Amino acid sequence: MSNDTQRSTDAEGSGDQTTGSTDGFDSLLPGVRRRDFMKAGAAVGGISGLAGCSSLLNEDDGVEGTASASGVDNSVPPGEHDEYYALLSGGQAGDVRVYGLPSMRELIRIPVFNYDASRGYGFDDESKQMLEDAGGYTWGDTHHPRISQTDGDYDGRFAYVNDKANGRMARIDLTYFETDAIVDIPNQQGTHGACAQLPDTDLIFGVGEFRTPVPNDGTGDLEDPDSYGSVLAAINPETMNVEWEVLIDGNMDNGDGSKEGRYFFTSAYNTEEAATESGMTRADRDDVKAFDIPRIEAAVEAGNYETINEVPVVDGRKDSPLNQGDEPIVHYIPTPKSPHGVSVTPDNEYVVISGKLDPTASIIDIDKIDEVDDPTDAIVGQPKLGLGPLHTAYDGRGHAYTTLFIDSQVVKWDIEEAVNAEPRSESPVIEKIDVHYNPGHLIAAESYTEDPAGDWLISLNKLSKDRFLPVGPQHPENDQLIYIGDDENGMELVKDSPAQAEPHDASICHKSKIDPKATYDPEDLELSHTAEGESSMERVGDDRVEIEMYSTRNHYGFQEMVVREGDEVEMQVTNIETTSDMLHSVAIPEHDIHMRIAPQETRKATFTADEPGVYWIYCAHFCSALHLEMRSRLIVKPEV
Ligand code: CUK
Ligand code: CUA
Repeated sequence: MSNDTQRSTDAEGSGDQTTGSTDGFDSLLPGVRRRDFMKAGAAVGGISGLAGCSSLLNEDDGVEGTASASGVDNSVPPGEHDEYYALLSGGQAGDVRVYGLPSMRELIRIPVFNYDASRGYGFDDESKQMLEDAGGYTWGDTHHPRISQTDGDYDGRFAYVNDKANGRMARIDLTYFETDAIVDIPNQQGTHGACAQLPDTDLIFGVGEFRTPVPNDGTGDLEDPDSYGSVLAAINPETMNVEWEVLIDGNMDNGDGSKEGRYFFTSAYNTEEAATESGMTRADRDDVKAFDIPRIEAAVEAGNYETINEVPVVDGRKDSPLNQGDEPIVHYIPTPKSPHGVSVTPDNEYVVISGKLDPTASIIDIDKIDEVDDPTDAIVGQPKLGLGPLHTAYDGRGHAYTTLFIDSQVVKWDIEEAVNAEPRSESPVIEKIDVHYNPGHLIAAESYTEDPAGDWLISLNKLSKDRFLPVGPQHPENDQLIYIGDDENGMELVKDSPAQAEPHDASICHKSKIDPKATYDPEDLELSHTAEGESSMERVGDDRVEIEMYSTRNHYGFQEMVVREGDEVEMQVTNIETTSDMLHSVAIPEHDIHMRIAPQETRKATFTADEPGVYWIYCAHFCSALHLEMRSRLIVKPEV
């Protein structure tokens, strides 16, 4: 156990934290751990969410319908499917990973802001153009993947994810598990929080973390951080256009929306508006912002904005005329200290703000926000949870689960008890479990919906240290699976799962709510379909050749293609296979082209044939016994 090591290596401790090393330890006493907070039938509900995972039940415990802690098993037999999809952000990898839950098997990666030849992403004209139009960067930093909802439940249509590195938001089409749109958000650097306006995903919010001059075009005062600002961006989920932005005082960190669509909440760590670490941590409280979306939209409607980089920017700073009087567009609610995670409870009663540099979480009563004169009167609970509380998830049975970064633990606590208890009381704490090590986010199954499943939870741990075979100084992260479906026996750590850096957050969705297509529907594609026998190759100008061909087992429409040095070649290829999983690819050596084409899909790549010679176009995807023979010659004749 290396909690001590953790403490000594952690730089975030201050005040309460460094002195509170025994914080919460009494809650680990058996008497406390056995406290029965289970609501009637809760454990049974947790189990029924695991249909098909019969091995979960310990047949020998003699208690029918009750999970035995020792019997919890996440294994999924060979050939069987998992119960849930988990979409995890890839952090600096710029992608989104898809796990099956509870097995924690990684099923596929969805490239988003990165280039990925194994998906042909960034190597054909369309995806290359999309990445180019979104700024032309070759990487991104994904943090918060959120699945679209209808009526407060996952509808399985899209997932949205931010790019903290370059101020962007992307959309993933869950019909094909592919990125289909990226917007480069004007006036925003460090897009961090990402979340939808619920319950029907009417807007996607990008939360601007880094303060910069607005606009950040070299005009104005570049030196003085006081003149900087950050904005919340509201994005249309269909067009991916930025509809409006709100300029605020201070900065923002994470975000979450109220379930009925009225508010969007953001945390913050730099109310000081400083440019150094010591400056950013001076204040004991930072302002949580509650954006009143209908009021902001009314302000936009009334023309109360300034257009900056073609986006209407509404002034939501404290001294803005729109924030005076009884109907402010942004409420500023100070909470301790550099708060990080923001999570609205499934019943929409509260938003829980994790203290990060304070051992508490602050519970804000959503109905009170617009009623109280002193904004801090909307804070109705402040349980003391432990050191470094970062993020909170829910089981739908009245419990919250919060990661404790410094303590390397997940703490389970009772929400109503926290509202009733005195501030900074530890009595709402039910149980703590060690995780390995230093968890950032945690996510429970369907926790972001109005009806969490309450069975599985993943703790996304930043450090793995000694947990896996050593692979050099760069360690994998550790995504740990915890069973939370048994309130009587408590949380149980079930699996360590190494992950390439760096998952931040995840959305976990029941498999019944996502319905991916097994082959492409040509109607969904803009490129025309080339059938067998219809391949064509045409010179359309002095130095331009257009090729359309098909691919199938085990050949391409053309066995050879002859072009001239300097020709621009546009090559469009349809995979005419109708059998699911029968992919082909088009790899062109020394031209940096790799199209990977699913059944009934068409892709196109344009390149310049500038080096005379012979190039063996080949299928890089092992498709059949004659895969190696699936080749075609590109012959580039020298200019004469
Ligand atoms: S953040 Cu990474 S651990 Cu970007 Cu939601 Cu908290
Ligand atoms: Cu087609 Cu290999």
